[in-house]
Amino acid sequence: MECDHAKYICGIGAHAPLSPAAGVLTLHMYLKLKDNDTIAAVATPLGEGGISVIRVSGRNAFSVADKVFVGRSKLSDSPSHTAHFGRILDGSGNFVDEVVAVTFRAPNSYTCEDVVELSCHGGYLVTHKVLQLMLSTGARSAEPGEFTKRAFLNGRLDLSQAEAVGDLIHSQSEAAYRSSIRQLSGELSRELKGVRDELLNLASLLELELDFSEEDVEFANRKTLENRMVGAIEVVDRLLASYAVGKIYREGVRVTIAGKPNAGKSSLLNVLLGEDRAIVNPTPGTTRDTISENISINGVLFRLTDTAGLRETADTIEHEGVERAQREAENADVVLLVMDYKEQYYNGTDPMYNRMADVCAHTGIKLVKVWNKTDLYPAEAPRSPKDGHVFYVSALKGDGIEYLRKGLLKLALSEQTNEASVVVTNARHRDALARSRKSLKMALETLKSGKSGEFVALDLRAGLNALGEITGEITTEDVLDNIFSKFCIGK
Ligand SMILES: Nc1nc2c(ncn2[C@@H]2O[C@H](COP(=O)(O)OP(=O)(O)OP(=O)(O)O)[C@@H](O)[C@H]2O)c(=O)[nH]1
Ligand SMILES: [Mg+2]
Repeated sequence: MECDHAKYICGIGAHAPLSPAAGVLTLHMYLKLKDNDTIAAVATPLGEGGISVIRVSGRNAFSVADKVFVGRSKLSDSPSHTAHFGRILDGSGNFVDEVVAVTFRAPNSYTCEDVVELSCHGGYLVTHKVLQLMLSTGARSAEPGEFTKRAFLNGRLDLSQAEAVGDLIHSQSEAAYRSSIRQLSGELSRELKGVRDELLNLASLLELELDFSEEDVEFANRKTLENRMVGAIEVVDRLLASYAVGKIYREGVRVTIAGKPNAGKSSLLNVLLGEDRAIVNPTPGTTRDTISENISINGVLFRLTDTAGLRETADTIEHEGVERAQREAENADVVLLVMDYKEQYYNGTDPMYNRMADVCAHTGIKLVKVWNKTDLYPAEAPRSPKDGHVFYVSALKGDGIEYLRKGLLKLALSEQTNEASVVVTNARHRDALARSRKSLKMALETLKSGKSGEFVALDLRAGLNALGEITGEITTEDVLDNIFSKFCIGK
């Protein structure tokens, strides 16, 4: 991938409303960052393993590595993308390790700088020694995410793609992995570029008019402008709406299993997990502390928490457990309210269930009612869910569990996912989209009210800049520090 060094200078060009004082990346800061001093870090996890990789990047990457690496030829004289077997020797000529050094010449490397990657034997001490040698010969220790930050500053990745690298590393479910790989491939960037180009055209048209304001000409038909602006807002709206699903892909769904003692909560956890994790016992009050486990349904992560049965109790330990159960329920995305089917059978449901329904309705938590132990009433219990919020199961026999799994997935994704559409997973992106939408709506209102194009253009530019923050065309040092400090060292 070619690097575009000029991009971030252009990004804060003539129309950018933010002054350098507001912390925007200025040309001066950019050039300082571009100073590309040489950094080094271990890029693989610390510990024992087959190999460990030490990554060196920057102006002097080759000469730094050559001071300790002895192979057939000097790395400085080697072409890009070649691997070299050799030895690492310390300052006194002592043999430290055998390594393979791989060379990448700027701009064809992860950082767009000169890079050397040394694969040494995996092990804490040997890795540490090789890194220390790099640091003593002219490299400095890389900060968290500094390699990826350089890739961004050098134009190899935009900011949303750089964030996708972090998400990819941290992804814990198939869904999180899939969404981060799509973002890394530039899907979100492309969608945003489409809207930005459109808005940029509209703003330029309006600004051109201003240059000819004396002559009172109108370059852009107002109705056409309005329609085009509405189209752009629709795209922003769609991206914003996708965040609810994106958050689920990224973070999973928190499910609290609640209900009265002995309803079969722990049995339900076990059957969903496919293993006997929680203790199941006929004595009410068996579960006293919360137990959490993860399951995956179609690649989406669900974090299930089994809780103590909800009831008034004099036992202090059990009482504490019940309070924890209530707190867990309040922090959940979904509450699975497990009830003994006997209660419905005898038509004597508990007022506690209505209280739970009220709490969920007020807090926006999704409530799923699970009538359990249907095996005891084979003739009467319905076999399939009446709707997406009520299920009939037997945790003991496994009946209806597949329906429940599918229902949970459908409920979590709110039936609105379309595999093909771009999903926003990042809270920073959501905030920028929301700000952009606000400005664009204002621009639209101003346009409709027939005010001068000057005012419309002002809000359009604000909307554009908010979108530019997502991909990093407009950015600040603080934002960058915040993003890259969450990365691991060596990435
Ligand atoms: N027949 C039948 N028995 C069940 C079913 N689910 C659970 N049980 C039994 O009900 C009893 C209580 O089950 P648990 O899973 O421990 O119930 P719990 O809700 O976790 O109970 P506490 O932790 O005490 O609040 C055990 O004897 C289970 O074997 C079911 O679907 N059918
Ligand atoms: Mg239990």
